[in-house]
Amino acid sequence: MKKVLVTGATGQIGSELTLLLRENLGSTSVIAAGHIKKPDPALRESGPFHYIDCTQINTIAELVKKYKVDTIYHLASVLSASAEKNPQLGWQVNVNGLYNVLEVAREYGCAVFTPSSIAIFGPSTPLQNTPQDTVQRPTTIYGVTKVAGELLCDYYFKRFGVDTRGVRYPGLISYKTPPGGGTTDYAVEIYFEAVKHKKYTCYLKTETCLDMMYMPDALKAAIEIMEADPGRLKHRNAFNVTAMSVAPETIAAEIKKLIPDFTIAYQIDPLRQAIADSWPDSMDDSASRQEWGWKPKYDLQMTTRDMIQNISKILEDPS
Ligand code: AKB
Repeated sequence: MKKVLVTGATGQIGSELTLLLRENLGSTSVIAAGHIKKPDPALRESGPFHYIDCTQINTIAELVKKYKVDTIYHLASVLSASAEKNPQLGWQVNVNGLYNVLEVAREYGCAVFTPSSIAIFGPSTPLQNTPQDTVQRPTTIYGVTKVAGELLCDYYFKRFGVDTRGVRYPGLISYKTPPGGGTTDYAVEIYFEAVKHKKYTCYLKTETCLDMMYMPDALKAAIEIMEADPGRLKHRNAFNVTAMSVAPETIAAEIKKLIPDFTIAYQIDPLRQAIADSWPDSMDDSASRQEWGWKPKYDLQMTTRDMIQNISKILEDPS
């Protein structure tokens, strides 16, 4: 029987991935681990939950030993805008935390999924249709930690045979758990504000194009890459994946089709705008499509419809 550990289980991806894995593998097969944030009842009541600190290796090793874990989805991470405000913490969690997970995986024979990000690219990368293999000179500490993470995962695979895999996530759109401290967070906030107040003030410029993906596709990517035939994976830890390339004005126009009196205004945050400007406008994810059959389901129209429906339901019945 598979035994999976999810770190960062109370976060935007973790809170949903844990529940999906529990549905697929059985509730006791998936151990959720968070750091500070309290788990919501669905997460807490559907299987084991523990507090750990990934910067303390023993807290990870104890869980892996106790539950005989064979696969770790290591999602604990400090996102781009937060890491820029506290670079030391960003390095500590994103690099040292990952190093600890890889060391435990090496010792106990676990496979590891680690998300990388569009943030591994920088201003000297071709920003349109960004190739799979290209210049990686990020100018944010988050990007630096994610490049280090990709290389560390490659190294642990080559040197120690740890089955490490990962994708470069774009901005993720979801309604269940809010993201925190990312540059792409506007693409979640805009939907909540549209449903609640029919208006949104955006911190990125109207035409700032970035890759995005709806959460069901992000979960599908994490599960599918871990199930992929290893013989076909040439880019193990660093697959470009995307579902759409959109700007605030594109999302706003799509929302207006369903909420006609929605309006958007702009008040630019220089920190997050500079980060967004250094990231690709659109990525080429053909390597993922070829090597493990990646195909997203949700485009912007489907995402917008689903987000608005679900947020309306939550606001009607917050329980
Ligand atoms: C962020 O904005 O920091 C993240 C990411 C693109 O990795 N959502």
